[in-house]
Amino acid sequence: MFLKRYEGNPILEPIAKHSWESRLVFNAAAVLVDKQVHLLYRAMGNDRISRLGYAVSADGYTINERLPEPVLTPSSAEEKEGCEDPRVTLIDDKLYVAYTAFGDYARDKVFQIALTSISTNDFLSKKWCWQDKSLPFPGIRNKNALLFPKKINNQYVMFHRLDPDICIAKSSDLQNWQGLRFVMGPRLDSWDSLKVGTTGPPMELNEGWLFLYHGVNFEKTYCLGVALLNKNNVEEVIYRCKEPILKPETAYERFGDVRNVVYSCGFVALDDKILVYYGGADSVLGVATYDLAELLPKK
Ligand code: BMA
Repeated sequence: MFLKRYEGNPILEPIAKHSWESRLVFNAAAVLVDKQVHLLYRAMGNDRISRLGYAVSADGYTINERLPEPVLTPSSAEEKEGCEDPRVTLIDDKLYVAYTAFGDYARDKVFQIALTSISTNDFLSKKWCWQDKSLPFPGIRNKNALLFPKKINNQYVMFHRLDPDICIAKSSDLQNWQGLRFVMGPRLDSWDSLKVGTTGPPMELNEGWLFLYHGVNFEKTYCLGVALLNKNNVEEVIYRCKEPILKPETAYERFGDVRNVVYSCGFVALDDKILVYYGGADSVLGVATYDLAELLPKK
């Protein structure tokens, strides 16, 4: 069972005359608001600092608009070397963005989770007023954070990656995070044997939460997989695929800034399909699809 690549891939590539995105354009968050797919993508220019760009698509494949300037840029010492790999979650009337803040790595050896938010109105009118920037686990090396799209048992739920595992944390105010626990780890002799991490926010279905994740093996090949989480107890993985649902095969996934990488920060459901946005070889952005019914395990 494999995702089907869009034949028009890549859908986003670097733009040479924009210095901030002249070299690499990849790992994009995706969120469906107002019947449009909004993408917040990671971009790099010659300074190799990651900034986030914005593009929007009505059908999920064709880009209708792409902004010439970045919409989220480093603003503190903790993200001096970049804002990477955003995951966006819509909760009520706000969009929450979790990303990796890359600090002064040579000095502090720290990359960590950062959280911010923006009102849906500001987002849709392209007023980039990011609010409440915070560091949920200050000074702890951590990546791949995402928020679930609703509170569970009255608490916000975050998945994140404490190398090599996907872990959970919970909060009542989005400031203080507790209940850190292991959720899912690497499997021996498998495509996800070295480490695992999130993609975009899980999607609630009758059967449970659909959770797409990435796995890395000892050859450092990044693939995507699918799991299903218990609806009321998201720490419980009730299904996990044996084989990856997408692995690097095309030239734009095999060759680039980092070889053999398919890496996703978001997916959306459009009509009866899941559209998975993913970076190819840390260089371009593609999209691949699957029928929702096919992604789930057969009973
Ligand atoms: C991860 C992140 C991603 C990247 C991946 C593969 O650690 O840095 O942004 O796509 O490695 O290089």
